[in-house]
Amino acid sequence: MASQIVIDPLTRVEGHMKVEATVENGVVKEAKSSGMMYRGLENVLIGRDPRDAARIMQRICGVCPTSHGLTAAFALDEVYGVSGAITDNGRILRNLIQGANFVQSHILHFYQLAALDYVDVTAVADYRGSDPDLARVREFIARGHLGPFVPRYEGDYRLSKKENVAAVKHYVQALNMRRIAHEAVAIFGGKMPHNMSIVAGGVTASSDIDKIAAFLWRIERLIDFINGCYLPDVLMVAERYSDYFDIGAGCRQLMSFGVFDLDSDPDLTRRRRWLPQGIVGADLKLRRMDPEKITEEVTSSWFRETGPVHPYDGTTVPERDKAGAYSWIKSPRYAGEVMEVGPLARIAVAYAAGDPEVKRQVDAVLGHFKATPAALFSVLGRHAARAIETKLVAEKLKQWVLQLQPGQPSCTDFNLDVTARGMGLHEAPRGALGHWIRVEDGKVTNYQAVVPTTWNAGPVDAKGQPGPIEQSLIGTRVRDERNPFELVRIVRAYDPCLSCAVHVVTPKGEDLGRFLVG
Ligand code: NFE
Ligand code: MG
Repeated sequence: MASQIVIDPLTRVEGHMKVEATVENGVVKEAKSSGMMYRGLENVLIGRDPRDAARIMQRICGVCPTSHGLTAAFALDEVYGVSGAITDNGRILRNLIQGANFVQSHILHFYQLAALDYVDVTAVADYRGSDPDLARVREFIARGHLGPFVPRYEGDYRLSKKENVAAVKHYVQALNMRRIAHEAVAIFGGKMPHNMSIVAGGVTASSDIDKIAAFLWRIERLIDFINGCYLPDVLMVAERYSDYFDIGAGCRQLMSFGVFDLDSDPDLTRRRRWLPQGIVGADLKLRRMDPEKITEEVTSSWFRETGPVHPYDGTTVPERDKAGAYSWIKSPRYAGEVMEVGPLARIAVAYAAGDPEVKRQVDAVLGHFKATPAALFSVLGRHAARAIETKLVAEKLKQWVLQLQPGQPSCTDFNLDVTARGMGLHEAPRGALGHWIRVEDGKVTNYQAVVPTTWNAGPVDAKGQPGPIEQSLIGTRVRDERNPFELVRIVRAYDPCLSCAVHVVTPKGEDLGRFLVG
């Protein structure tokens, strides 16, 4: 007998994601991932000064505005012909702003967005100790307000009471750590969210010894938290829930556009990046990525049919009544193939490229669990890769900030009156992020963003291939359909963000539909 599980809203941030699973004999036979809200910004840019892209595109999302600002800046560097002219200070400042944002986003994801799938927050209900953070959580629970901690289920919490209480304490501490990471972003980004200093040609922020010290101090505190709480907590979860190394494998094709520039090669596909660009499959062999092979299609999306098109030629025309469609998310493909993006992809690509630090960290985790690299394609593989990346990024930030040269330029000038096109290839915390812009006589004529959650949460394409999250769900055994822990753990391990995935709005801001969420 088939039954239907609907989880809506699914994520604890940006809740307008729905998952529907058809379950037969306890196993998911079919899965649909849907973006349920129509919003966005691509069309807003048409007709505007291209420089606005580095400001306006950040409004796609308050969690990863830095990535959209920088990716727009990469595309604008190309439009204005200054990709090869980014100074060392400009390049390093971009890396510092981006890296600090990675750290805040990953800490937010593990504690606030995912941990309560594994940690039972109600263990604090009868807390009698003197810790003010835990006392506050207990009061929350006593009032019957589980608000920030839902949606939650019952029946598969495996930590001891002591472990649960310690992890809830870290949950509260993580909020403070996130503030410190936001401050680190703002030191060179101007403010957070929505950084002001990111521009075509570099970064407008200056660097001086005070700022360097203020940044370094914050990174040191974050490293203490990552080593003392985040990594041990991920390992503890992995030990108790080790069956999740075998759950949620997905499409087994991982793609990274690369992030953290080590030079300013004008060609973004040749630029040296600390976490490199490329594609790996289940064999973990590195393949080159060619951005010409990227397309988006809208077979199952509420947009006017275009067939697969390259983002330079993409359109954003809503069609809410389209037959067979079930999502506002498009379906990006690489050479027609489904690709997973995110920290697992970045770490796997760097591993395949032979990065010694990445290899050491990944091999240590795999060794601890006596697992082979195949275990990376899983719920826990995604959590472990994100935690490893957080540690390595924070350590790099410490080195890079000391490479700044106060007093040296961080920006390059350019001529505004151009007719050109530009591509920004980059990585947001949640994965590969691309912006494509066309400019005629100094005005934007088309703008398309292809965003990490679009890759991961996109729907079925014309060939019938489900998206990565859908593929991860299909074949999963659900032990208790009223408490579908397996499904929410699978989806949340991808850290989906729907405000990023769906980013279109009518030029007049018209209301295109009403949705009941809840
Ligand atoms: Ni709204 Fe984003 C990130 C981007 S996700 S968080 O990371 O780009 O699709
Ligand atoms: Mg888009």
